[in-house]
Amino acid sequence: MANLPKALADAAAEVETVLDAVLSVEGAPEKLIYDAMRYTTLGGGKRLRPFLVMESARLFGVPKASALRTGAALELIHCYSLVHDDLPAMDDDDLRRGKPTVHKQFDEATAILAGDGLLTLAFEVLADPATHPDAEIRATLVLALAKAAGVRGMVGGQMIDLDAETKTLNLAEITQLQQLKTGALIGFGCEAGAILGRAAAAERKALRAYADVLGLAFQIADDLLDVEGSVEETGKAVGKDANAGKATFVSLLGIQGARQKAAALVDQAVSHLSGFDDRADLLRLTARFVVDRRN
Ligand code: GRG
Repeated sequence: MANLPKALADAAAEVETVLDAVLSVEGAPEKLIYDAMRYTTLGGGKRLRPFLVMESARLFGVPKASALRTGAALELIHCYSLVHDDLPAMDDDDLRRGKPTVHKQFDEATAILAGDGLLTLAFEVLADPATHPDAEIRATLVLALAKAAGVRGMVGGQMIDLDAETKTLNLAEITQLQQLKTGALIGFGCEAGAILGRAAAAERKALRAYADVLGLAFQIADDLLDVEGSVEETGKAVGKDANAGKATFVSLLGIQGARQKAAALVDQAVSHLSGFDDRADLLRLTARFVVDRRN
């Protein structure tokens, strides 16, 4: 029987080792930027995105080192997005992963640079032959991650989100926003294993379909946690969406409606994995985990 909490913890520890290695520097005059990048990246977070890379890669027998480096690159992008999202010009948050945000611990300029450093380091890690010996695979990964993180993905979603502060979005618009802002990186996480493993187009498509539904379920859970969770559980401020009068899945569907929608999405996500054998069991359990999580 697959044990998701143990698998998540084991994967997080392995990813941590890779992140630690790529963020190591000795005696450099720019050491402060490494301190800020290490502060925000190491020792926190669920590492869900790297876990998705590792589990999708396992379906195709990809060597673990390749999956780990690809997962680490994705986590670097995720960490950069959190640092920049927390800045005063964006969400203006003081707490992240249970500790002061980077601009609080260091200063704003260092936080901006730390985000830039994490973003670019992610592509350095991916493009390194240590990630995969085949340059074409590396280029495919770089292209897919650039799309997921950039204006066609997360950055585009963040722009719609910032712009929405002056409008009220409907359910279709919120869904589109979240598919870009949160869903795009989750999508890369699931597709990366298929890219690394040279999977058939149908298998890559099935993983993408799983990821699209998983990303929405994850976001609904995030909206529910903003209403029902606590600072102690989530390690970040809660109640922010309601205070800002922002339309979310919860404000549009209600708490019960949002829970029902999330439960239906879990079933849908699992159904997209029907073509895979028991090696996909942890991905099946992950669908349930993203909606039941308390942080
Ligand atoms: C600044 C370009 C740019 C983008 C920011 C990701 C993001 C876009 C903003 C973060 C705000 C937020 C709370 C989004 C909801 C979904 C989300 C990314 C939650 C945090 O991810 P988790 O729960 O965090 O995986 P951990 O700490 O476990 O890694």
